[in-house]
Amino acid sequence: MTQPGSSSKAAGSAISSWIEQPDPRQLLSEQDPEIYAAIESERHRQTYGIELIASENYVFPEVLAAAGSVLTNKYAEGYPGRRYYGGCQYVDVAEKIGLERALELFGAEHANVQPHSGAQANAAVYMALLEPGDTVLAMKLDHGGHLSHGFHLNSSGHYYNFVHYGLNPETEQLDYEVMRQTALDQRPKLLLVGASAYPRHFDFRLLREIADEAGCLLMMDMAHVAGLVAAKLHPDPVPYCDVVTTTTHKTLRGPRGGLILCRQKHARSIDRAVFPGIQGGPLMHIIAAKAVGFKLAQGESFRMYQQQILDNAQALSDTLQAQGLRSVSGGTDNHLLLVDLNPLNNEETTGKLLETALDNASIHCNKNMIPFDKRKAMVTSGIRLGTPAATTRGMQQVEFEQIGRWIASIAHDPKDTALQESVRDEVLEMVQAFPVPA
Ligand code: DSN
Repeated sequence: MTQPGSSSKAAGSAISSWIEQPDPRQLLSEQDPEIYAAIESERHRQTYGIELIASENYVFPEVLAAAGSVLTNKYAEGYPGRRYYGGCQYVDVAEKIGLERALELFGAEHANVQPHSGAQANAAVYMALLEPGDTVLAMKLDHGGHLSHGFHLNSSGHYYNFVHYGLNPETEQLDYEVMRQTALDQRPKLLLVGASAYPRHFDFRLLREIADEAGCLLMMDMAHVAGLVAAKLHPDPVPYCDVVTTTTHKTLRGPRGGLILCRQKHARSIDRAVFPGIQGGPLMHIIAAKAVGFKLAQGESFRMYQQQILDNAQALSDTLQAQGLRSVSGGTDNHLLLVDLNPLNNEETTGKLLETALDNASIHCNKNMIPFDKRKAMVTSGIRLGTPAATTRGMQQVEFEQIGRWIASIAHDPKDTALQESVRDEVLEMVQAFPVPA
């Protein structure tokens, strides 16, 4: 291919035809109108609704640009300086910068930025640190844990012997004494903490003590709270844990992907488990986008953004409780809350029904089991709400108080479709003042 910068006439015309290519979005709309329409409809949904799914966010526009870049064209199996392909000099730059920034942001000894997702990151850690059949102690899925923490249909549950701890029925929070006893009884090789639907902090000092007493490794899956950790607004797991995994797209606002941080002594086995253990070619465009995200997560404006996420979660929880709903565990320390629908005195209001009713009002969340839920996972007695995405748009407490009142009014009467329509109109009016970053 002609190199930009060549003085030949042919090079000049190659460059100008490259420059004159139509806008890729326009090309897509012409060449594949069905997919283009799906993307544009999703853009519309994300713009004209309120996103409260706790694991979602709007990426930084700079992250989106890197994720949509030509780095997607490149194969780079291996690691920087040790690839199985030629032409890796520029993707090496991107991966090395990503690694340096991950270490700087989280203060870890070693990082791996190649996992395609949080579940892949976890699978790689298990492969690196465990033998099939080894015991792992982790949080119950129906108390807020994650599929990749030993669910029987997930590879984690298939290959390893997961045993689970739950929450205290009175406090609906972790019971460290029960966890200690279970760890001493079960003698796991790994104690795993972290959750998808747990609104409280973790006591990492105590967890380290338990792991040491039981003679096991300690791992934190901080996917949900990574942005808060980066901003130092959540207890930091890195000094206490042997391994920390995360996704990069939730509170952190990077691209969809995974990251592993670990102590130096596990570096080689973790890297080998990611590649060639469970993955082939790394997604270099996503790795570059992760690097961009790590850069943008440093500094005061990101810290202020994370603080606003917390303030908004408090405002939402307080408003809902004032309107007759209940936050599991009595409130939240982080970006999410689990709302118990049982106090509504309305047998009909399940998580499933409310999720649909709120969707009709352009307020998006997910049904979620609450601890000790009597309903099944596809029905549930709760919903999970998170503030990161709407906070990214600039919404503050006053907006979240309004959102809380809308949610409560619909929860009290989830079959009132006229109410859903009128809330939808009000939502539409509110969101116009809070553009989606693009
Ligand atoms: N499924 C994600 C969540 O919604 O929390 C976690 O991977």
